[in-house]
Formats: sequence, C-alpha cells, structure tokens
Amino acid sequence: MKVPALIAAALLLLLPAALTQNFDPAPIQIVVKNSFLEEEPLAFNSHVAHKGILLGAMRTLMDSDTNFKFTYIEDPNYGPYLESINGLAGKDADQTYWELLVMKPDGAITRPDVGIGCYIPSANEKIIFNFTKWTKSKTMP
Ligand code: B12
Repeated sequence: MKVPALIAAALLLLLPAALTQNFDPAPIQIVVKNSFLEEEPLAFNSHVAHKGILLGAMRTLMDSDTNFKFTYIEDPNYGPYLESINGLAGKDADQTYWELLVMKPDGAITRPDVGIGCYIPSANEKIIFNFTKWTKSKTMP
C-alpha cells in the first residue's frame, strides 16, 4: 500500500471514535443558598453546552424557570460579576456577595478561582451560589 492510501486507511479507522464523542449538553444542578438563613436551598436542574460557560447555563435556566433570576455587572478586568439572585444583591457596605462554589460528583466542594463568565462546568456538577460575607482584611475568604 502507498503512503497516502495508508494515511487514508488510518483516518477511516479513527473516524468512528471522533463521531462517537459526546457533544451533548451536560446536565448540572444549580443550588441557591443563603448562608444567613436556615431555609432549605433552592435547587434547579439545568444543562450546559458542551464545554460551555456557567453563565450560559444560568441564562438557559432563567429563560425556562421564573423562579431563577440573576443580574451581573461587567468588570473591566475579570468579566461578569454575579450581582444578584432572585432580587438579593451583595452589598459592599455589608460585605456580602454571592460566592461561587462547586460540588463535584464525588461530593468534594471547590471554590473556583474564576467567575461565572469563565467557569466551564463538567457533567453532574452541583453549582452552589452561596450568599455570604467576605472578611474585613479584603483577602479572599
Ligand atoms: C477583594 C476581592 C474580592 C471581594 C471583592 C469585594 C469588594 N467589593 O472589594 C469578594 C470577596 C466579593 C470577591 C469575590 C470573588 N472573587 Co475576588 N478578588 C478580590 C481580590 C483579592 C482583590 C480585588 C481588589 O480589591 N482589587 C483592588 C480594587 C481597587 O480594584 P477593582 O478593580 O475595583 O476590584 C474589583 C474587582 O476585583 C471586583 N472583583 C473581585 N473579585 C472578582 C471576581 C470576578 C469574577 C469579577 C468579575 C470581579 C471581581 O471587585 C473589586 C471591588 O469592586 C482579587 C485578587 C487581587 N489581588 O486582585 C480577587 C479576584 C479578582 N477574585 C477572583 C474570584 C475568582 C472571585 C470569585 C469568583 C470567587 C468565588 N469562587 O466565589 C468571587 C466573585 C463571585 C461573583 N459574585 O461573581 C479572582 C478573579 C480571577 C478571574 N480571572 O476570574 C481574583 C483575581 C483572585 C484569584 N483567584 O486570583 N473577590
């Protein structure tokens, strides 16, 4: 067999693997929690586009469920800053904000070092929006 024919044969062998890759939207859960209240957190099922950003999944959810509303402001350096959820906004005077946490399928909770415009959720993650306070020193809580 000549070299081009060999390459073509190799590509044909690789094609089924490429076609069976999963580009479907990934299911995620979005949880809204107020750390100052005893009340049960709100939980929503949503999905994120293949390799899509969290902000996209939040928009999809807001468009389909009237119980989830959010606003954000555009920071010149870091992009979208989550300002409010369901009418409750973080306030500098009270040092409150919406913290972004992620629970992995194994139960481990992480605090992403990027915001909603950069974070790319993986399938079956639980995205937790936690209304909380930052510390006086202005270092990250
Ligand atoms: C203080 C601080 C905060 C405070 C801001 C409170 C305040 N009003 O002062 C609080 C605790 C609220 C905060 C929150 C978060 N932060 Co912060 N924060 C900082 C820190 C330590 C200093 C910022 C500062 O005061 N700069 C000086 C002032 C004069 O400049 P400024 O431009 O006006 O600062 C504003 C922006 O930085 C903005 N801001 C702060 N954090 C974030 C995060 C995002 C995603 C956005 C869009 C804006 C933003 O708030 C500041 C005050 O208005 C920086 C690290 C650093 N040393 O720069 C991280 C930093 C900016 N934060 C970061 C992150 C990831 C977050 C969170 C997403 C963490 C989380 N998982 O919850 C959240 C934001 C969640 C949301 N609601 O969208 C990252 C951003 C990286 C990135 N490329 O996205 C940084 C760089 C830290 C890091 N990991 O290295 N943060």
